[in-house]
Amino acid sequence: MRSFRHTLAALAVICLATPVFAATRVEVTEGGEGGGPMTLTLDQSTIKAGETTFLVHNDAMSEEHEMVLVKLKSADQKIAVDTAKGRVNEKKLNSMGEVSELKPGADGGLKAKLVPGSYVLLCNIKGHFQAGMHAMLTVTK
Ligand SMILES: [Cu+2]
Repeated sequence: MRSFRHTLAALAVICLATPVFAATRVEVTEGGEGGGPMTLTLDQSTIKAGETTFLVHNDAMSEEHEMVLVKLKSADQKIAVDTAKGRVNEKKLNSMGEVSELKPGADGGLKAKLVPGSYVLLCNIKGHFQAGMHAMLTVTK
């Protein structure tokens, strides 16, 4: 009986130590003010497939930013910018959701179930994609 309890205790410890169903967490930092260079960076550029939580922080002083998650057909898919509008046409892309209009200093989150492939995260506020706000994410098996 005593060894049985020990076995149960040991199993409980193993279960707590290996959260099999825990979502992957990707931290996204956005920055840049109007008229200047802008950035969208990820704390990791390759992750495993599955439930993923994106935690997005707008580090800008005065500028609103957003984050759109797009699944690409291939790693080298070109993303066309409508230069008159200063934005990419999201309707032509496979958008998987977004964190819209984050105020300066604000945080937002997005959950998505990702399959292996190539993704891009971008800010589609006018002029921001062209100012540098995009980052690739590779999802592996
Ligand atoms: Cu932006």
